[in-house]
Amino acid sequence: MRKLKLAFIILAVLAVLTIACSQTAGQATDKTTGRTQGSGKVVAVAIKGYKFAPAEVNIKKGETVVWTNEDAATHTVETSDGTLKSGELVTGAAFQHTFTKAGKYEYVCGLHSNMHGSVTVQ
Ligand SMILES: [Cu+2]
Repeated sequence: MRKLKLAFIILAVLAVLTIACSQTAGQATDKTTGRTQGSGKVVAVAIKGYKFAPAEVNIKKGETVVWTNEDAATHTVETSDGTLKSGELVTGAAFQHTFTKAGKYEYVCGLHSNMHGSVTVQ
C-alpha cells in the first residue's frame, strides 16, 4: 500500500517536472531577443505605452515574433482571421508565433482598437 502511494507521488513529481521543463523552454525564447530558436530567427516586439514597438516587422518564413507586454495595462495580439490570438497578456507576459506562410499579417490589441501593428513575412 505504501509502495503504491510512493509510486503515485513519483509519477506526480515527474508530471510536474515535465510541465515545468516545457514551460521553461517556452519562456527561454520569450526573452531572448534575436536569438535563434531552432533554425528560425526570433524578433522581439515590445508592447509599451499602448503601442507595439516596432509596430511594423519584416521577417522571413520560419521566423518567430515574440510580443512582450511591458505596460501596466493588459493587452492582446490578434488578427481578424485568428492567425494570431494571444489571449490577455498581463504585465510581463509574452506571446510568440512562428510564421510559416508569406503575407502581411495586420494585428490589433483586442482591448484597445487604436493599437495596431503588422508582420510582413517574405
Ligand atoms: Cu491594448
